[in-house]
Amino acid sequence: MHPEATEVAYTGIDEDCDPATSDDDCEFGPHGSCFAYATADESILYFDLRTGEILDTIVVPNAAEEGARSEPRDLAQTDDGRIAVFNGTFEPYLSVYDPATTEWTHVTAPDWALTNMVYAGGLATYDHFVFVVNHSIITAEAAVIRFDLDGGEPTWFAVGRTDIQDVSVGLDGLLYVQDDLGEVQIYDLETLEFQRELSIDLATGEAGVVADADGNIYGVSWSNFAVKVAPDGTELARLDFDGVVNTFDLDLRANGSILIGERKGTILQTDTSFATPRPLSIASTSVFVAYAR
Ligand SMILES: [Ca+2]
Ligand SMILES: [Ca+2]
Repeated sequence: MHPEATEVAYTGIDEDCDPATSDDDCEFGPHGSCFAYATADESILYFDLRTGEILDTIVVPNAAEEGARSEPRDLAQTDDGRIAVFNGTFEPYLSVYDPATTEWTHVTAPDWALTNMVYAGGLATYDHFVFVVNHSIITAEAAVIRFDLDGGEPTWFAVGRTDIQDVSVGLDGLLYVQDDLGEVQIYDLETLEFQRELSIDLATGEAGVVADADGNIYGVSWSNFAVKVAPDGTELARLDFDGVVNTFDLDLRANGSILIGERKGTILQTDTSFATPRPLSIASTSVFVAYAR
């Protein structure tokens, strides 16, 4: 446990929430949502958000050819319960784990590649689709790639941006794409048509973004702060983090809870009002985070 974990008052979590019996009165909602996933040390960690206890460790196989580095990066759970992982760097795969069968499937796309930075490798899920970022290493231009888990060729879009660091599905039903200049582009989830873009101050591009049902954007910066930005770009709030190294990934639940991952294995829990962050130490290396569904 992080030394501060028991000292910080945090009102966003119902400590008595029992996922086995929870209903809508439970702060973290039904269906085991007191739990979350993170990637660290070639594995997916499945942990209890109330205590930080690691309940399961799922080793992510190296899907790449022999010798190619395979480091699991961002992850997200699909609507049907599978876990999609951005698996690798220079030769990445979309690796999908089915907890029901404990089996993995791996797919990739020609010319898909990523810069070797610990914060890079954004991934998001929507229905049977998985979105991943592409950097301008092999291809001349960065892009987002949409994989269809039901089959078919991957779709490339958002082509021509600077290197894209994160992609997420907003609770407003739009797709958010954040590049390394702090620009956020918004796309239609179904048609992939560009909608609009805005600039948010994340200090560096090494960051992540999510959006709530009203289109407010929450960005987390490598420089250890988070911002809440209105749909018109107005900064509404800012939250500074102490005692962490570099924050870079985040996830948002419909109940307003926000989970943030950082470079030395600490998870920070806050919410859309930017309540005092509650730290949980679950690993010693960089963690991408995703709420369990
Ligand atoms: Ca992310
Ligand atoms: Ca994530």
